[in-house]
Amino acid sequence: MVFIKILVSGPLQSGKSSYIKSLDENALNVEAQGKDQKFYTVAMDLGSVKLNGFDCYLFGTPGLLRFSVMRNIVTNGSDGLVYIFDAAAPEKDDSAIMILNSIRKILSPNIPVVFLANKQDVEGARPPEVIRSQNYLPDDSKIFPTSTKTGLNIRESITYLVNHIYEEYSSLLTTLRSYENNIEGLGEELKKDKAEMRDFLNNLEIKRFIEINRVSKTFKVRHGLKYLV
Ligand SMILES: Nc1nc2c(ncn2[C@@H]2O[C@H](COP(=O)(O)OP(=O)(O)OP(=O)(O)O)[C@@H](O)[C@H]2O)c(=O)[nH]1
Ligand SMILES: [Mg+2]
Repeated sequence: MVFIKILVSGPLQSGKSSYIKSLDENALNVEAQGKDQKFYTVAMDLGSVKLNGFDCYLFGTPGLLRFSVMRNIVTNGSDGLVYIFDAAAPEKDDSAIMILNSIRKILSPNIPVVFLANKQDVEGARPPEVIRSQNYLPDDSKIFPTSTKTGLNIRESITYLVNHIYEEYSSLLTTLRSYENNIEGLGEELKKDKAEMRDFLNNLEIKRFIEINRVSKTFKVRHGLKYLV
């Protein structure tokens, strides 16, 4: 199994922990109860779900603005982003955009993203197109109407994202396959120097996309990645 890191982020109480819980009932949530009796994530959520050939680790950020340090730590190194808007609470949009901009600075620019317009079960919840126009989200971005209460589009949204992550990696894997015995050539192709190549290949090995043979200075691309439908 290859493993990937998916970040689940969004404003306060938008449903990040609930989303992860509905995909993995054993998910862990480091939370604390506030004076208002509600539970707030103070550190992170961690869940995992297997989707054909991928072991997906879901990391949830805390929604409270004052936990920005924790949010930055959790964000680092993600392969994809699920970004949750609270469709039933337009007043949270300002902080939603603030948090989105701050995590975007940490993530690489072309990372696959899927947006959720969550809490569709609530009367008066805004449909995706309203959230898109009110927040100036790009026309080509994917926004699923979701509910963690009814399960609406929970599975569909994660599958959509993982397929996009797969597409990102599959062109890279094609390149990698043709340089399994020629790490130097791969460095030239990807315009990376020796130190960058070492970090790059080590990272791919940790994610289990490749196996490195350090004696012969070669590597092998692992099998088993599939497109999901
Ligand atoms: N009606 C409705 N309520 C939801 C939905 N998703 C989450 N909630 C409720 O919203 C509240 C917050 O849910 P969480 O999943 O803890 O939200 P969160 O984004 O992790 O919250 P923080 O970590 O504190 O930012 C809880 O009372 C949930 O039951 C949904 O789809 N519909
Ligand atoms: Mg939470």
